[in-house]
Formats: sequence, C-alpha cells, structure tokens
Amino acid sequence: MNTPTSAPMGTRANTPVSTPYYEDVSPGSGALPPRARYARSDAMTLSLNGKWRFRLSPTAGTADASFAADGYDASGWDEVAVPGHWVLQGHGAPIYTNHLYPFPVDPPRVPTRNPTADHLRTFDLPQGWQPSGDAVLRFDGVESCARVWLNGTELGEFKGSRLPHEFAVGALLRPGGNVLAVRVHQWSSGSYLEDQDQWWLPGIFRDVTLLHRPEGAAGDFFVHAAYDHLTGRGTLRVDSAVPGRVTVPELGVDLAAGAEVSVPVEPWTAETPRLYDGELASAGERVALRIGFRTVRVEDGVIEVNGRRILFRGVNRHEFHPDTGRTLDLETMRADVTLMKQHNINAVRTSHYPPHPDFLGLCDELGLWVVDECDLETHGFTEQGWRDNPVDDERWTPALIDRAARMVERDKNHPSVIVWSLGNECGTGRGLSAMAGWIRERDPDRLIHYEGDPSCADTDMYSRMYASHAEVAAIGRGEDGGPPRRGQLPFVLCEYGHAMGNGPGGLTEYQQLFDTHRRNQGGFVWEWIDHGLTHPVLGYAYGGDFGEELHDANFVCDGLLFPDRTPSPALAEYKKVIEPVGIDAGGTAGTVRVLNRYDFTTLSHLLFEWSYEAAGETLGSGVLDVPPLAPGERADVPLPAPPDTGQDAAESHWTVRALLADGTRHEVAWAQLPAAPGQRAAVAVPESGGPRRAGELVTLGPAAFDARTGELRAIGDTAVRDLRLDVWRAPTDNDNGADPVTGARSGQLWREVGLHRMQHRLDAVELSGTALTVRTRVAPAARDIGLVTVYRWTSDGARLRLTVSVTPEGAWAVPLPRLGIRFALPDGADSAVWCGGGPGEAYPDTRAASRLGRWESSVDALQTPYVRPQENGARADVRWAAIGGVRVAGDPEFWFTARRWTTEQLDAAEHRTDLRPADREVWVNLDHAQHGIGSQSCGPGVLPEHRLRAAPAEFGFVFTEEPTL
Ligand code: IPT
Repeated sequence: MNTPTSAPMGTRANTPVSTPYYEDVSPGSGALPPRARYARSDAMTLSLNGKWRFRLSPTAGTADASFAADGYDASGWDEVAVPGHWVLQGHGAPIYTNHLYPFPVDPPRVPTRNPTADHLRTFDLPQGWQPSGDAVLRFDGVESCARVWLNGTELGEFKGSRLPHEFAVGALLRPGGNVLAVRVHQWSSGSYLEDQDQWWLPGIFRDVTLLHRPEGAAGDFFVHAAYDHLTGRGTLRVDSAVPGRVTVPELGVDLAAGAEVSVPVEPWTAETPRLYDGELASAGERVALRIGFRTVRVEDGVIEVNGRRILFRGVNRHEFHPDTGRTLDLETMRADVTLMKQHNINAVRTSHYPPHPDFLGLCDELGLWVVDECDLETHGFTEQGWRDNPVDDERWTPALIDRAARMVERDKNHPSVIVWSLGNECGTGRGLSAMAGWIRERDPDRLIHYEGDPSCADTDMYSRMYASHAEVAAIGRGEDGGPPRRGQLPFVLCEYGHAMGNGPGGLTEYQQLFDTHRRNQGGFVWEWIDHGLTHPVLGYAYGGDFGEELHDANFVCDGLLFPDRTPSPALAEYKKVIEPVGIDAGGTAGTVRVLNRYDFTTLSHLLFEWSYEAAGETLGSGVLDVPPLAPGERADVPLPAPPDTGQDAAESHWTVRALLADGTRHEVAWAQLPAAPGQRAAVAVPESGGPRRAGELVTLGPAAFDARTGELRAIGDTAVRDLRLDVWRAPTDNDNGADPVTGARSGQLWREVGLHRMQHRLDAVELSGTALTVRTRVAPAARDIGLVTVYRWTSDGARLRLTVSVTPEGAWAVPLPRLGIRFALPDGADSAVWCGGGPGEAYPDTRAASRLGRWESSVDALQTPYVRPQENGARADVRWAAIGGVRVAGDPEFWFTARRWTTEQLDAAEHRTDLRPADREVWVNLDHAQHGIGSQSCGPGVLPEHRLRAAPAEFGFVFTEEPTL
C-alpha cells in the first residue's frame, strides 16, 4: 500500500498544537498528491454514492469520534443522499450571503455553533475486485472540511470544497463489510477562502468513489497537444509518471509516453470541437484519452487560439439545481452545455470554483472555451479594507497553492480549458502571485486570469467586471491609463450584463464595443442561472426565506435561466446580440448583406431562408444562396423580387434567417429588413358623429362614458374602467440598484417623488361638435411637479380614437418609468393577439430579440415569472392588439402589456406565489414610451439614449370592437 502522503505544501503552518484541524490554515493532511482526472479506464471503480447514515451535531465537539470505530451501530441514525447537501434534506437550513461572512471575521477561527455531520456507510467490494494492487478513495467535493476513516483507521482530513481529494486505502480494504466514516464541518478555516456569492451549502455534495489501482496502474499524466496553424500539424506528447504507450489509431500514432510526434490534424476549437480518441497504456491500466489539438497564446496584445483572435460570447456558470443545490447530475450538466450552444454562447467561466469534472468533458465534446476558476474568494475582507486578507498572509499560502494545484492537476487534460483563473474577489496579495507562479511553472501553455488586481502583475489579460460602456470604449482605444504592462494586454469583461430580474439592458451596445476594438475580446454575462431554491410555500426561495440573520435577499437570483432552467427573456436577447452571422441591409437595393462573425468556421453548415411578410402575414418564402464566407468576410446577396402581395397598403418586410443545415433547422441568426412602410389608414379616423348626452352617460361611436367624469365605461359590449394616464412600474431589480457613480437608485427616487401614488385631478369634461375632451392634471401629493394630461375622444361612428397629450409642469429631476395609459377589463380576457414585436418581452434596451409578426398568447403566458416579481411582459412596436373584445391600433406603435393584477399588486409581491388573480379582471397598459432597463443591480444604469425624460408628448390609439377570441 502507498503510505498516505501529504498534499503538496500541505504541511501545517505555525498554529498552536491545540488548534483543531478545521481551524488551522493548512489544506489538510493525509491526502495523496493531486493528479489528472480521467473519465474512463479499464480499472474497476465502485461508486459509494447513495444513502448514507447521518447524524447532525450543533458543534464540532458535541459528538465524539467513536462512530468511526469498527462495529459502531448507526442503525438508529437518519439517512441522507450522497452526493447532497444536508441542509436541503431536512437538516438545518441554507444561508445566502453575497460577500459578507455569516460568522465573525477572526481568521482562521470559526464559530462554536459549527453544524457537524457524521456520515457513515458500509460497502462490500464487488465481484471481480482484484485483491492485488492498491485502491484509492476519492471525494470530488465536500463542503467545507472533512475527516475520513475507513474501517476504524483515520485517513486524514481536508478542506477545499470544490476540489478532489484522494486517499490510498488498499491495505485497509476487506472483501466484505467495509465501513466508511466521514465527519463534515460546515465551517472551517477553508470557509474564509470560499466567500463566493452563493448559498452556503454544507455536505458531501459530489461523488465518492473507490478506484482500484492495479499493479502498474497509470499515475498522473499530462497531455500536451498543440496545433501549428501555419503547417496544419499537431504536436502530441503525453508526459506520464508511469511508463506507458500512447496510441491514437485515427492518426496512426503509437509512441512512448514522454516522446513527441508531429502529425497533420484537424484542430480543436469551441466552434469545431474535434477530438481524437486515444489511449495511454501502462503495465496495469489502459486510460482513455480525448485529445484536442489547439494552441492558445497572446500575440500583439490579443488572445489567439490557433493563430486567430477569438471573441468570448460567454457566461458565468455556478453549479446550481433548485432541488439539489450544487449537486448536479450529468443530464443537468449536459442540458446546460446544450442550452448554451443553442443560444450562441461559446465560452464559460466556471465562477467561482472548478465544476464537477464531467462538465469539462462536455465542454470538450460540444465545444466551449473554458476559463477554469480556482475555488477561492475572500471578498468579505473588503469590509475591513482587506486587513488580514488570507491571500496576503504567508501562513495561508500553502492552502492557496494546494487549491491551485488541485485544480490544474485535475483539469489539465481538457482542451476546452484555455485559461486558469486564480479565483474571484480576493483583493491583492502575495499568495495570489505564488499561485500564478506555481501555475505558470506547471502549465506554461495556458493563460492566467484574475480580475481583482488592476496592476495585472500576474495575469495575461486585463479583466474587469461591470465596467461601463464608456470605460470599455476607452479601454478598447487604449486610453484607460494604468500601468504600461496592462496597456499591452488583451481585455475581457469577466462579468458584465448583470441578469438579475428584468434585464440586463445594454448588451447590444457592449457587443458593438467588442466588434469595434480588437483588444476587447468579449465577456461573460453574470450569470447563467437563478439560484432560487424550491420552496413549498414561496415557489422559489431566496436570501432571508430561511430566517437567516444576515442575508442578501434575491441578489442570488440573477441568471439568464429561471431556477427550473427555463430561459428568461434575457437569454433570447443575449442569443440575438451575440449571433455569429450578421445580417443587414445590403449596399444596393434588393440585396441583403451577410457577415460571417465566426472566429474559425465558414458558413457552410448553415442554410439561409428568406420570407416576405405584409401586415404580419407571410406571403412568400424561399432559400437564399449565400456563399460559404470565411470568418470576417461579407457579401451582398440578392433578394428575390417581392411577392405580389395584393395588399399594397400593408406594411411589409423581409425576414432572413440562418438555420443549421443538419436537419434540425435550429435558428442561429436572423434579421428583418423593411420593404414597404405601409399606410396609416388604420389610425386616421375622420371625425363624424360627435358625443351625445344620454342621461348619466355620454355616447360617442361605439363607446359610452360617464357624463360627469368623462371616464370611459364601455366599448361596444366590453366594459372598461379606470382608463387613465400611467407612469408607474413595479421597480425592477435594476431600477432598485445604485448608480455606480452617484449612488442614486431610480426605484427609490421614484417613490420619493411619489410616482407610485399619482393623483388625477379632473379639470374639465367638454363636449364639442366632434370631440369629448377630458382635461386633467396628474401629480403626486406633496410635490409641485405634474403632468397636464388631456384626453381627446373622437369617432367615425364605428371606431373610437383617443389622443392623449401630456405637458410636464415643474422641474422633473427623475426619469419617468413609463408613459402611457392603463385600463381594466373587468370581464377579463384569456388571451391576446397582437401585430408587432414578439414573441417575448422587450424594453428599450432589451429589444434586440423582438421580431415583428402576428403573435398570440394567453394572458398568463404574457407574464415573465421573475423570482421576485417586478415590471415585466411588455411587447414592443405593437401596431395593433386585440384583447377581451377590444382591438386597439396605435398611432404611433406602442408597448403592450396585459396582466391579471395591478402594477401596485405586482410591486407589493415578494415571491411568485404572492401574485394571485382576484377575479377575471385584466389590466392593460398601452405605453407610448418606456424607460430602459440598464444593469444597475450591479453595473451601469440606463444609457442616456434609453432614458425616458418627462417632456411634452402626444400619442393616439384607435379602439374598435373585436369579437372575443
Ligand atoms: C461580483 C461577484 O464576482 C459575483 O460573484 C457576484 O457577486 C456579482 O458581483 C454580483 O451578482 S462582485 C461585485 C462587487 C461587482
């Protein structure tokens, strides 16, 4: 048997003898040195996942360790599933904090109340398990500190929650009846290094495996597979701790480990994930290799792979499942990668720790650039000006190097991994430099990333999070100042576009900055998925829902996916913004310009289709012949002659779509080009048949009004009430965020001004020959600002036209959330049809994915179910909409919103389950304008061009009766 040896640098620092292992700064003791992880070999393995006996103690010292002794009777204990988090299995509760430590900051000490879970299971060696050789017990992830015994013998203890730890156990194994005991502490010195913005979720949350190590088994190995884009040849060398042979049948390669060969190959890229199957055979084991040839380097200040600049169209991915936390099965991981690929995403930053190793296998296979980030964040030290920061304290350096080594050694054979990231939000310090030095020495063929050090002393790229558009533009132009070294580096946004709630806005404008400046190599949207936990009462829970004394509420729900992995509108928006084919109006009439935005591939895997639509109806379609353009190339492609519409008056446009030619017809990119503007006949209403008094009512065309107040009562048979000017929206998470420069929060300012409680003063109801005019002033209590609002109603007998004019009074220091009308349909509506932007939600700065057409949706499906309810569901550019027996056309186009609750109810709701329709009533908003969304929940606010300033405005709507759908 191998004697358990210390992890590299794993000796304990100078801590008193009495310091318990979970509070010393060492990474642990007893574990084997880290080594390469591989998915398949011919050596036997035994999964130890499953039901384990479980006992929870309130402190680390409550229960003695006698449970680990051979023969202990744990039959009275509870059970938990391994892998899993015990706080998600009915024992204790999760805690959410962003960067605040949920315990007093006194490193490396942890609280006395330190939930400690003893886990126990027995296992028999399976049939055919060879008695010869050794065996290794592997833990892929345990949060945050574990002590391990096998058959009563202590193996050691470790920290580093999302990193693998192995122990040599061969001599301890018995053919039948082995007892594995694991004690897990929620808090340890390691917790100081794991202050990521996420739920604190203790447990054995990744696989536990027993691996047979036959005599002559493979040891650690390092696949070096480079690609020379000038010669088209790959160079392969597999360094191996144990002598062995390397074969790659497809390439005719058969050579000794350590020897090098050069062969013509197809390179690996995220766009063309070409893998070659190979094998490393030592005397006692055959290990499957999946080899991808690629070379990554910085050339002239630009990150290049295989000699070409790449652009990161990335996301930050935490591991998350609403039921099982950071325990993910392979199908969930595959679903993530597949969804990313389907949405044009080409890169993932494994924020903020190495993922389950199988995830990287999927990235190799399906093609994603990976920034593999170390399990390290000490963000909470920012509260004390970074004093005592472990990354700048030598006593912690062995633990930091141990973490770097466990990541690099485990993941080094994945071609998808092109960048190592030291960690996240740790400030600066010598420990980080030590990590970078260790990594460079071990793996000079990849790049190093770290965001928190503006000097970029240890990194190969300048990285920022949430920098404004203006700053990214300045960086792109090389005008951002900073140390000279930094100016020579490529630039990435390791986090941007904070996808919390409705938004982020402004992605289009960022993409333009990536396309304009070679140095700006894209970024990673924050983040992939909302971390809302399934909750029996609240739908999805966020911070505070488990009674935490300190928490950061719904800041944990900031993903492009809802917790159940259904895409939020932001994912559709991002897909459109980063689409790898540009489609635009051509240089000459009757052509469309197609631009290949891929970094490596031609367009030969795509087929292009055109269609011609008038008034929302498709009148013709066909295939467009696009040449197989090389990356960066463009061509003007002739469109066919427009089909004879027979509807000369109708607004019409071309839609051009790029679809996968593999039979799936998956849409990769699209654009719409206007063809004919159409006529405005629908909204020009001749004024005839003026208003008539009829008792308490005034009638005008199809409508009836309250004679005293001028309020609309009905259009034909459809009752309408409370139609009036509306400027309020339930503030979004971005509205509630603080401006990074001024600290101002729009949502708060709006409430201070009183936009959520506007009063409507009636000044006059006037009946003239052709019009009913209602004069009002809309203003909040306690303020001298107001909106003079005039509603002018006219009709041609069948159609009812409303013209609204708004004149601001006083000094408006805040933007308006929205400007339009709202009304209730008391008898309700099940669905709506509209001609305009769809199918999904859009706002002024989140409207790239909104496509003109004729759409239909139930009222329920018009809602976007943000985990914390907020403004949502507007449809852009609506020409007309029909709902609940009324059809309304806009003059000009409008934003259409319909819901079963009021804005006030939406505003008051904290969870989805707070939104319950009272009765059939449906509320409709027809907006002339909307304020943008921005990304101010963490980042820049609404760009000036998307702000809605209070200014004189006039807009109209034409209502007609429409048989109910
Ligand atoms: C940044 C963190 O890196 C990330 O983990 C997450 O917390 C994000 O913010 C917000 O959701 S750190 C912040 C100070 C910009």
